[in-house]
Amino acid sequence: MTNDLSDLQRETEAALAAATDLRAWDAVRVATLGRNGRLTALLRDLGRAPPEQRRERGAALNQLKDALTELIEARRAALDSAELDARLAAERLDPSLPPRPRETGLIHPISRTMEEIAAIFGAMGCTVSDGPDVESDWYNFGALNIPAHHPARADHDTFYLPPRGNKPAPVLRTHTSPVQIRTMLNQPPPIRTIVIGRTYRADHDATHSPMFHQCEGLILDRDLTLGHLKGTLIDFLRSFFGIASLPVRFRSSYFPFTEPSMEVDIGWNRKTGELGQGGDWLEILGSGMVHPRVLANCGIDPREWQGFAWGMGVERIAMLKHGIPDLRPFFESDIRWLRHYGFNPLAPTMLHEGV
Ligand code: 2NL
Repeated sequence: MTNDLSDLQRETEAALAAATDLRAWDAVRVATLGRNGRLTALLRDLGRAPPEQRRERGAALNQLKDALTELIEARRAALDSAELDARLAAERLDPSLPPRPRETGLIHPISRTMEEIAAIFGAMGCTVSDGPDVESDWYNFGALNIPAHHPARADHDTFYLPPRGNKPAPVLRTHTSPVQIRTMLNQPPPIRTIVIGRTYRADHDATHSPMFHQCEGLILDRDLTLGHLKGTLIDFLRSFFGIASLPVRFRSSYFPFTEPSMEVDIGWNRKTGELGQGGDWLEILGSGMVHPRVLANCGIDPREWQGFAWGMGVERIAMLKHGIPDLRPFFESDIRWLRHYGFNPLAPTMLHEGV
């Protein structure tokens, strides 16, 4: 091999050895084999060599090219594996570390309570009805025997929407009763149904949220009595709170849409908050025999059909069952509260026990 070729080989070897990263390595590769590289220049000059030298010089150059290409690729492989070794050393696994927590969602207490209510009344033969949150004045008030200027309207702190034409302004439903009005208009008795859903009143403090949930029920048949009402609600309350001996008391009351009307209390201990004993009474829901005028408003003959209805606040019974002291965090989406009061979706519940 002529001197200039062995010089090139030696110098390239030295430059490769000095290249300790891929960037420097690539500079050597370009300076040797690139378009303006040293070997490329020598190959180009071959054409100008005297013909008798060309053969021998050409063979030597090709051999050198193979040797340099091999050297350069070998250096690249060495640099690659050094880089991998360095990463493996730096990123070593530590099998003693605790596993990262796997984030699973929890069931919101309102959702769980609604599921439980539906499971209990479902087992008694009720369907679950639903309807719109925006209602007409008639479905929300009039059909329920709450006429304009009736004092009960003032208690409802109604959210009104802009009126359309000269009809009364639509409202955000203040209770779930309009859904039952729709049910009575859409299907003939007998009826056994519950409604669970959002309701709205313009009221906001520690015990009131402008959006809250209600559950109402409506049972209509030919010969239902106050006795059926009492049995149904006693069974529900004992099942929901999981206390077979839960004391339940019925107290005469007034609602425009039921006659007679009864408020329902359960036994508890006012001092400790414990349910089921303690000698104190806590109001838990309202109920009554459906007012004949409400049946007539829905095209149902009150001489042939009668029945009972009830209503309760979902937040309230969820708070009592689970010892949740404040209503406001229900709808604040504070992840700490949700972790504390949420329900594991995979854990067994009373819903699996055939209530
Ligand atoms: C309460 C009281 C109640 C009803 C709701 C009702 C519905 C129809 C006809 C008659 Cl369509 N009644 N619902 C009856 C009595 C009481 O709710 O304190 N709710 C939180």
